Amino acid sequence: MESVAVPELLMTGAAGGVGAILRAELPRHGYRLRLLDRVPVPDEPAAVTADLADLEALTAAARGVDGIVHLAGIPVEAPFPEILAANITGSYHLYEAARAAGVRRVVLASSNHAVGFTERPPGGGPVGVDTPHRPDTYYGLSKCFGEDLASLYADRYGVETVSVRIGSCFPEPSTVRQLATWLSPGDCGRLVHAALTARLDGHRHTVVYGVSANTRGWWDLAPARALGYRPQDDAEVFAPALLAEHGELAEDDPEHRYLGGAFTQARP
Ligand code: 15L
Repeated sequence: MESVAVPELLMTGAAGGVGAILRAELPRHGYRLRLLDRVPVPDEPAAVTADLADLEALTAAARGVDGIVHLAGIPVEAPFPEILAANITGSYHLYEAARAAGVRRVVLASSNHAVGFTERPPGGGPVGVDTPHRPDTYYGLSKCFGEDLASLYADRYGVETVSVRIGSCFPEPSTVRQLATWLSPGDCGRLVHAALTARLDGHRHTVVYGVSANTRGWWDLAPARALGYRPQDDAEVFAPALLAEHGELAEDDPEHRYLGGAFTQARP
């Protein structure tokens, strides 16, 4: 697959959990990072402190970069007005900034919670990226919006996006569900690199799942592999310890039954 070099990236939400992981991983793939968050980024005095409400600051931060990794926003369920401001209006501002600054590509942190009410198919999967949106929360709803916003900006303005429906991106899996949904730090870096460099033919917005090569995974990784993603980790190495502590999930446990797990039960 042809690749295009992307030397400098703007990363929003750089102070968050996935931000911390990608601050460590992306330089290994040859990127320079311009960091942005609404709070100071630890040990990064050059990071821009700006809120997603500030379109002018976002546009200034996006000028001259080759790509944007958009992680900023509320990462869990919250009251709708908060989701509206941070995740919905905030993403709109991000895309307006990308368009105004002429940025070629965005890697959008979507989430499995855009399709969280999808039930595990009989036989165990895999679930494709073309499964209909079934958000499990206002948070998931904002990720559906983000994916559609990306589609609009691809068609209307040519701003390319790979929307990554991230599973559980943490240093290690900490629940039995995460034996299926874990995205390891190394695989996260590999996937974002693939998403930044793959050629997008046809519609310049595409959706992939972001998980490692987990033995228990049940989401289709073929679209991510088609971008060049080659996962190297499998959460199964953590299974003996997690299962000894928690046991296997019951069939009717939301953590087993639904793609979004316990988020299907969350109330703001
Ligand atoms: C997400 O989208 C959340 O941001 C993260 O905190 C995890 O809960 C993850 O999904 C998950 O489904 O495990």
